[in-house]
Amino acid sequence: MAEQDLYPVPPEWAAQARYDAAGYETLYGRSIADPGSFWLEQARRLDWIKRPEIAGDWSFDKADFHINWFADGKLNVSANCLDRHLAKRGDEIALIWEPDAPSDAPRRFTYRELHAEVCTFANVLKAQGVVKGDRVTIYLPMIPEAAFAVLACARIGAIHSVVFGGFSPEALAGRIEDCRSTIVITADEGRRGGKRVALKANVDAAAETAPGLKTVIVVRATGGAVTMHPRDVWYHEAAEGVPATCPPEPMGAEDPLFILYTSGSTGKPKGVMHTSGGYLLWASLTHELAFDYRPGTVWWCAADIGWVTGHTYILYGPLANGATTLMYEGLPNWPDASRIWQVVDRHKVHTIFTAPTALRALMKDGDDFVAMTDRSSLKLLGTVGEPINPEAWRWYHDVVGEGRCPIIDTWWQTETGGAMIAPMPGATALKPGSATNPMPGVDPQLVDPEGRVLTGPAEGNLVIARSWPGQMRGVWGDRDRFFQTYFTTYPGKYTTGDGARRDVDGYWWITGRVDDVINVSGHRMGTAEVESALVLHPHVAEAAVVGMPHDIKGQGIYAYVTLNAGVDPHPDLHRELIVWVRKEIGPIAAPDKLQFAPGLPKTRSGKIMRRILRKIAEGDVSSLGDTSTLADPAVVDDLVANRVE
Ligand code: 6R9
Repeated sequence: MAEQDLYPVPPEWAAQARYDAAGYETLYGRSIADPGSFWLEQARRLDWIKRPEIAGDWSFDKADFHINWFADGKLNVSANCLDRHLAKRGDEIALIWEPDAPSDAPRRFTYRELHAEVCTFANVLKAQGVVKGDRVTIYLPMIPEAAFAVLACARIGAIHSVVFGGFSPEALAGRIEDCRSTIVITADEGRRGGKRVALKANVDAAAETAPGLKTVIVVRATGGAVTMHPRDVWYHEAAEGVPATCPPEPMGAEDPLFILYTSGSTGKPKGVMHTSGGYLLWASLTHELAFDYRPGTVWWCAADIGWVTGHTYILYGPLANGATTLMYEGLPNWPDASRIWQVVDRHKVHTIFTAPTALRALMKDGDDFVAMTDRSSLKLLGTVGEPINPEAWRWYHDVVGEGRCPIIDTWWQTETGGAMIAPMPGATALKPGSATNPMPGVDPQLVDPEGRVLTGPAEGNLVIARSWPGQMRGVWGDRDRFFQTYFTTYPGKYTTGDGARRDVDGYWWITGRVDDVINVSGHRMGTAEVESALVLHPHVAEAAVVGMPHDIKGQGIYAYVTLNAGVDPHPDLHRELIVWVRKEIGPIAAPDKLQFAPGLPKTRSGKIMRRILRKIAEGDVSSLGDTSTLADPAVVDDLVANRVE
C-alpha cells in the first residue's frame, strides 16, 4: 500500500477547524499524561444534575476488575440531547426525516418539537407501567418515532434494546428473552427500497417463543393491515391527550442507558451494555472532534438505528451537540444510484457518514449517477464499519467529494461506544485506507500472539491499554462473559478482535477481524451464529461457516454443510437451507455460497480446521498448507473438487 500517498489538510480546513496538527498533539498528549483532570474538564461539555468530581476509576485486572467513569455524577441523557438546547436553539431543526420514496415529503422537527414528541412518548411508556431500569425492546423502521422512542427511554431511565428491523422473529425473540423485556415498540410495517417489511407480524411470530412479552406498542407507519392482539396498543391512541412534558429522570452516570446485541465468536449474540455519562460524553466528544461539527450545518449518518453507528451518530452524539441530524428511511441506491446524492442536495447536507459497502455498490453503478447531482453543500465525508479499500476511498474523495472534502475513516466497535481511531479534518493528513490516529484518551497498542507489545512500525493484534469513557460496561446478564471475552487473551488490556498495522509515520491501518467474526456489508456476523442456525434444520448434521472476499459486501458468507445420512443433496434442499438461515437470523445472514460436504476437515481432536475452509472458499486451493494432521485428509479433495464458484 502506498504509504507515501498523503492527502494534506486542505487550507480551508486548516484555517477554520477547532484543532490543527499541533492542537491535536497537545490535546492527545494531555489526555494521556493527565487523564484525571483532562476528563473532568471534558465532562463540562455535558449538563449535569450533579457534576462529577471523579473521572475514570477502573482496573482491567482480574482480581479488581471494574470500569467506572464520573461515577458520582448525575445527569439525564435526553435532557442533554433536548432540554438544554431549548433556550438557545429551540426553533432550529433537530431532526430531518427523509422518506423512502423521493416523491413523499420529508418531515422536520425543531428541538422544541422533538422535545414535545419525546416527552409524549415517555408519558405513553410510563402509562404502560415502564419504570427506571426496565428494558424496552425497540423494533422499528427508520421513522421519526424510532428517535422519539429511544430518547423517551433515556428520559425515564428505561434501558432500550434496539433490534435491527432486518432481524427475523427468532432473532428478535432471543433478544427479548435475553434481557427479559416485557415490552416491544414496533410499527405496522417498515418501508425500504419500495418494499414493505412486516414488522408487526414479525413481533407476533416472536411472541410465540418470547412468553415474557406482555405489551406491544404499535406505531402506524404505512397503514398496512395488522392483527391486533390483547397485548397490542396503538401508539396514536395511547398518545391521545397525553401531556407533552415529562420531567427527566435523574440518572447516575453509571446507570445503564442501553443494551445493543452484537455478534461475537460464539453462537449467541452478546448484549453489549453502555451506561449514561461516559457514553454520552464519548458520543458528543468524538462527533465534535472527528467531524469538527458546527451547529447550523446538516449532518447525515446514513446508518440504521439498529446498529451502534445509528445510536451514537444519528442520535446521541449529534443531538448532544445541538446538531441538525438527518434520518433516512430508505436505501442509498433506490430508485437509482443517484438517490443518496439527491438526498444530499435536497437537504444541503454538509457531512455524510456511510459505509464502504455502500460506496462500493454505488461505485459499481458508475460515475454518471454522481455527476448528475450538485453536492456543493458537501464539505466532509465519513466512513465506518469495515476497512475501506483505497480504490473506494479515492472514488469517494475524487468523484463524490470532487477532491475538496477530507475523508474521515473512523475505526470503532459496538463495544467502544464511539470513534476510537479517526482523523480530525483540520489536523490530520490522510492516507487512503488508514484510520490514522487515536482519539484523545485512546491508547492503542499492537501485541503479538504471546502478548508482547510491538513498537515502531509493526503488524499485530490491536488492543487498547487503558479505559476510555465510552467503553462498554458489561455483557447483559453475564458479568463473567464480559471479562472472559475481552480481558483474558491479553491480560490487563482490552482485546478488540481486530488486527492492525502501524506504519512508519505512526498511522494505524485496520486489517480486519482476527477472530471468528465476519463483516458482511459492515454488519457483524458470528460464523458460529450462522452454523447454529443451519444445524437447527432437521436434515443438517453439521455446518462450518467462513468468510470469503466479496466485491461489494467486503466479506460474503460461505457455508459448508454435512447432511444427515441418507439425505439427498438436492438443489431444492440447497435453496431451502439458504432461505432457512434468512428466516432464522435475517437476510443479512443468508449464505452467499453453500456447499454440501460429505465431511469437514477436522483435527484428530475433532476441531474443524477453518484455515483450510477459508482457503477453499477464497479459491486459493494451491496453498492449503499442512493437511497431514487431519483425521481424514481425503475430505479436502472432495471439498476442493466440489467448491462453489
Ligand atoms: C462501528 C461498527 C465493529 C467491527 C470492528 C472492525 C470493523 C468498523 C472500521 C472497521 C476498519 C474501520 N470496523 N469500522 N474496520 N476500518 N473504519 O462498525 O461497530 O458493528 O460492532 O463492528 O467492524 O472489524 O471490530 P460493529
